[in-house]
Parts: sequence; structure tokens; C-alpha cells
Amino acid sequence: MDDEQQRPARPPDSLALPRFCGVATFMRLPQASEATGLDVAVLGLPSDNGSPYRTGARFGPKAIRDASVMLRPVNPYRGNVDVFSALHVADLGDAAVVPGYMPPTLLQMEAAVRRVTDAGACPLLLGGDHGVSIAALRAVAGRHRQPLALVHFDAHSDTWDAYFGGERHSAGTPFRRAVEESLVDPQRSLQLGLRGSLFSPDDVEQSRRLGYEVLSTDEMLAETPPTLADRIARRTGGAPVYLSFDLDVVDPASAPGVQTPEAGGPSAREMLAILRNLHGIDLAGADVVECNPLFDGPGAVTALLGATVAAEILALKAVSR
Ligand SMILES: [Mn+2]
Repeated sequence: MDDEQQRPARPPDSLALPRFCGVATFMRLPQASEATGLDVAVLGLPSDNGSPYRTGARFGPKAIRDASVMLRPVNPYRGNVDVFSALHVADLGDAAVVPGYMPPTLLQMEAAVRRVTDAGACPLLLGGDHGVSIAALRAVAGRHRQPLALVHFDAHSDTWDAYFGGERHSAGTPFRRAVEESLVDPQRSLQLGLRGSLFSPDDVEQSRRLGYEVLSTDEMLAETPPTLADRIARRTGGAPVYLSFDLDVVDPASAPGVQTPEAGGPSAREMLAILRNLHGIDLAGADVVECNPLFDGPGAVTALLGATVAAEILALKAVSR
């Protein structure tokens, strides 16, 4: 027996296991500790301090990253753009948070997002409950020194004034605070996908009084994805856009793993068609929030949808450059 035969069998390189296992980064991107030189930085905001009811969104970033490892870099809905050739992207891990304590958590998350925006990169944020968005908006609007155009997909307006006798920061309040703090220009902003039961008849009107354009789920789905995308582009009018995507905008059949499911929403397919048609958007920051793996269905369908939505946002950014 010669040396060649005694050598243990080793698979050729082409059969080496891809890096699907172990600690996942978003879409198996490289990890980075800072955003210098990046076009987009993925950052987790693992807080559910703002959840009034079904807590667990703190595990959302981890679940979305785990589900994202099977996603591929070429997007056939955007002219086969190879997202990671068009954009320098890395995963910065998660912001520090203080579980159970909203004010210090908001400060920690804002500081983490500022490290991205100060480096000139666009943050792609993985929540977390929707209460994280106010921290992100403070950082992104601060960087751009102007109110942002908000494109907000959600079954709920999240423009309530306070919860539990005066608490001003929760998953239900960020988009009122954002107007009060001049972080968003409501005249250039839309809330899309609202539906379901209300606390009071005023719940939707309160958003319109703040200046937002509001489309219910039925109104959103009455338009074709291209005409809806045109409407969003006209409304945002070239201002820097913050896109906030609450996974509960999608029907609970496609996204059961959320804090506040609302029956009767768009399917995953209908929602992705809308995202894949968006154009004319100068994306300054984005979040995908309310993924709660503790309530997710078989196959982690909500996390997979969250990962896919985040990948579509990256593709939008890639073709906008
Ligand atoms: Mn929300």
C-alpha cells in the first residue's frame, strides 16, 4: 500500500460545507466592528422593552439571521443585481440594550445606530419590537440634519400618545414621537396596511391629523404594486427615506410570529410584490421589526419572511446607487 492510498479521504474543495452552521450573520455576511467603508451596515436592535403583550422580539435579530443563511445574493426582481457586488455590506452584530428599562435602552440603541450613520453607512436594522424605531430615527435624522420621509408598513399606526397611564415610549408610540421631534416630515410620509379593531374611532384619524398619508390594507391592495410604488415615490419626493417594516402588516398565515397579529392582511407574495416594485427612493435607513420567534410557526416562516424583506430592502438600495 503506497502513501497515496493510506491518506485519509478528503472531499474536494467544491464539496466543502458552506458556512451555514454556527453563529449566523445576516446572509452570511462578514462580521465587522465598525461601519467605516460600508454602504450598508446590518445591526440588530434586540429589545422588547416596548412590547405591551407578547414579548420575545428581543430574539428577532437572531431568528432573522438564522433564517437568512439560505438567501442568495442575486435578486431576479431587480434586474439580477448582485447585491453584494453593488454594495459593501457587513453585519455589526447587536446593539447593547438594558432588558426591562426603556430609556437607557433607547440611548444605547441610538448610540449604536449613530456609529453606523457617522461612518456614512445606511443602517439596516433588525428588531426588536417597534419601540426601537424612535432610537433609529433620532440617529438617522440627526445625520441627515433634516426630517426624513417615512414609509411605514404596519397593521397599526403606532401613533398613540402614551400607554399604561403615561409611558411615552413603546411599540405603539414611535411615529407620534417622530413627528413631535421633527424626525420625520409627515407631509412626505405614508403609513400603509392599517387594519383591524381599534381602541377608539379616532385611532386612524390621529395619524392623519399628524399629517401622515394613511392607506388601509384594503386601500393598499386595491392598487397594483407599480401604481402603489409610484404613489410612494411621489409622496416621498426625493427626501431621504426611512423605511420601517412591521411584520404584522402581513397576514398571520404568513407571519404568525409577531406581537400583535391582525387577521386579513396581504400574503407574503402580495407584500413582497409591493417591496419589489418600490423605486425612486433615497434610502437613508430601514428596519424590519416585530419578529417574535417565540410565537413563530413551523419552519420559522415569520423569520424567513423578515429575512426576505430585509434582503429586498438591500436590493432596493443596490439598484438606487
Ligand atoms: Mn408597529
